[in-house]
Amino acid sequence: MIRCIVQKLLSARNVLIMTHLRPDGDALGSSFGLRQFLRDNGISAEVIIPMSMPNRYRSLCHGELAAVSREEFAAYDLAVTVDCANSERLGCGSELSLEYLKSGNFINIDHHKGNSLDVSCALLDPEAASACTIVAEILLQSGREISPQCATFLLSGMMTDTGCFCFANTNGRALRTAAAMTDCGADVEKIANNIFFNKELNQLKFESELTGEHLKTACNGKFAYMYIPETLLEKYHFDLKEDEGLIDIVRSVSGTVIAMLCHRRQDGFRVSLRSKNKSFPVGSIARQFGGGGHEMAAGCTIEAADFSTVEKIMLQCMENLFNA
Ligand SMILES: [Mn+2]
Repeated sequence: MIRCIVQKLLSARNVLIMTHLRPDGDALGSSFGLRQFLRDNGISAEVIIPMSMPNRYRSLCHGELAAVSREEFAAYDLAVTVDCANSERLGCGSELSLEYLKSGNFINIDHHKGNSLDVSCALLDPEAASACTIVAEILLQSGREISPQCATFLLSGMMTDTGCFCFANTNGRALRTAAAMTDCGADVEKIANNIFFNKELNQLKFESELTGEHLKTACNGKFAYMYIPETLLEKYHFDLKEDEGLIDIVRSVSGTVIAMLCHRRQDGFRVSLRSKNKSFPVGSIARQFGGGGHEMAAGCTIEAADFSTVEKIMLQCMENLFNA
């Protein structure tokens, strides 16, 4: 399959790259890394970001495109989705993309369990720590040079999806592909300073009040959770697209096995879950509420009138999980 993908990529003239809504480091790293590789090889390529770029990625990733018209879609002879598990998560004018998916030349590269994008040319590998790992493996097999810029994008996604190689998905393969990207000239310092040590002071103050006032624990400290009230979002003008990493504050509490972050959305309450112990996976809990993700990192949306209802539901889930 890798050979087939390499061949499709290198024989394309104009490639459209798409990823999931609310793009994270892996979504952006794999999209922009692939774009860079194609451009380095004289192939024109564009990334569609379905919404504005989170601040922490602004200095690394340029060239966002809000939407693509029907005419523009027709100009691409190959489309690639990276890190995107299903059509609902595919941002960029889903209907047009789906139309393209049915008719066009499409490649689907992902590491989510249960990827449901029906594409004949797919490289789906839930064992891979990040989509960037899979993209790196494809590019390494192409025999073409991987530029330092391309390697920097791919390493940034590998680092964000593994929590800088701290999470349980970190394995030898994740580290080997990361090492290969470093050998290709990936700029680790640039990634660190742009993504990990680059927080607005206002965000730090927001996080401080959020943690001070809204972090709770239950189940003898094994479950830690935080609800982000809308009043606090308003007070600090905090945009939820900057929330990547907020849940790691909850995860970092000593003794915590499951961490949860929750905020209100139009369609209900968005719940993000992380597990620190493979014996207590959260993927099935998220799927139970129509959500998805990975076994150790998952999310769902729960319809409820208020957070205290969500809190009761999740506390019950945790009791069941820990007492199973
Ligand atoms: Mn990912």
